[in-house]
Amino acid sequence: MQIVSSAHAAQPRASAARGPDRAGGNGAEAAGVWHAGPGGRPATSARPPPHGDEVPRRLPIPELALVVLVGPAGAGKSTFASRHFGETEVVSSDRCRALVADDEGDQSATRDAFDVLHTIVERRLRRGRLTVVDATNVTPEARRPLLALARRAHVPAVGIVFDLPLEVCVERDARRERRAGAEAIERHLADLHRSLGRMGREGFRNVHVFRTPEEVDDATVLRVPLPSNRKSERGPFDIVGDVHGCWDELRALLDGLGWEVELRGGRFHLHHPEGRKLVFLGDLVDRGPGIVPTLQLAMDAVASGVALCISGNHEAKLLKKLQGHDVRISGGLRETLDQLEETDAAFRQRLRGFLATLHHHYQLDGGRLVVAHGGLPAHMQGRDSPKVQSTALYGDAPRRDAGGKLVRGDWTATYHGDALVVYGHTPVEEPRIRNGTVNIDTGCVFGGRLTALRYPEGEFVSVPAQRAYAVQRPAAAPGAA
Ligand SMILES: [Mn+2]
Repeated sequence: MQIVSSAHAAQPRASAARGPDRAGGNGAEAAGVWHAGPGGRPATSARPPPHGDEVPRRLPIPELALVVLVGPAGAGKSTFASRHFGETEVVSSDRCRALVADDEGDQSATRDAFDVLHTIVERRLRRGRLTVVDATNVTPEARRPLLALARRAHVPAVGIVFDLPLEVCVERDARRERRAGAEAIERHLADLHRSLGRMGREGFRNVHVFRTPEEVDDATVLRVPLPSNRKSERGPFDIVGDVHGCWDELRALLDGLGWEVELRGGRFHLHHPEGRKLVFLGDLVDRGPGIVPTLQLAMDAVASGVALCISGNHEAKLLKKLQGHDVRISGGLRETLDQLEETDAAFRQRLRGFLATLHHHYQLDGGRLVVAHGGLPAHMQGRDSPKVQSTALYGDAPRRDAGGKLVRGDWTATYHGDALVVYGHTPVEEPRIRNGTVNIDTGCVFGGRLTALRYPEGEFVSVPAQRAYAVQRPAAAPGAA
């Protein structure tokens, strides 16, 4: 998630871009908007110079996020915040100073004010409310506690930087009742420029940078759902457990579920007469003999909209391998790589694209259903952080017990969420139902069965494995399934 402001300090500073001549190529820099792409690579979307009549720029902001405004006094942060966000969504350091000291300008109250600010941010994020922090936030030290709060609440942090010309900020500040003063503003800008280029590495998901007042005025905020929010998908669903390349069993299971499957023009066409939707719980690949057709069916079904698929830990590892990273060839990855040898470059390229789009969990049916390969406790559902990803892919992280031994935590034992969580990853002999969670990985590749859960009916449909294609490792190794 690296965001690079290329040689920012060396760029010519735009002069205060006001007045009638601003359409005449005044050298104002286009705002830089950097998004971390799916693979963590920053994508740069340049924008035409901010004059003329181009469409107002839209800042995509996740519907649940911590938005950190960054910029000197006088940059227009509070105005921007009140224009684009709800009154209670914005937590302002000035306001918090007033709350504890009856004076927005009382600098002696700064520590208490930030205690209050951090508490409000923490509570709001825990409750799943988008929160905007309106403070200068120009140093990494100021941003660090905010990023920690976002991380702890498992929500993305987005930076909106007001890197406006000094003259603009000073002039605006001078018109205000309570002034910060030119010296303070200069210091704020110097602090900002020292760290702006490294903000991506601090842990921000996106950083949007305004360079002129016009860019600020033109911008609109577009609230976008988190990728896990597929609540509008209502089903009915056929949720399929870990396939691991058990192609024959997958075909038999789809038959048993009433799916019509046709191979036409090199593509699988799936149709269910009752208008059902397939959900693959991940771990399509590795170990089994029919990995390529399994992948092809899943990719075709997802592309045509009749299926959803989330990532398993085996997909995540395969993606790393296909991206050229050094991964250990274990857990059946050898079978996948061997079988992919028989495919052409176009297939492997399509596969890479497919794997890169797989998300770690979905909320479905208005939030009543959650699918995650390794399961997901309630406080992580509908959230998005590295910890949510690893938990969704691998299940609860192992912890040390009283004797110092690594034991895998059983999140289902204390699950109390409203959503039904359907997961796989850990083979069980029979579908395992516990506290609103269902594990439907019945270990087909190890000679068990391939199981689907019909939702909302709550029926299991399964087919036996034709044989054991792999030997199950002892359960002692956490995350190995
Ligand atoms: Mn797994």
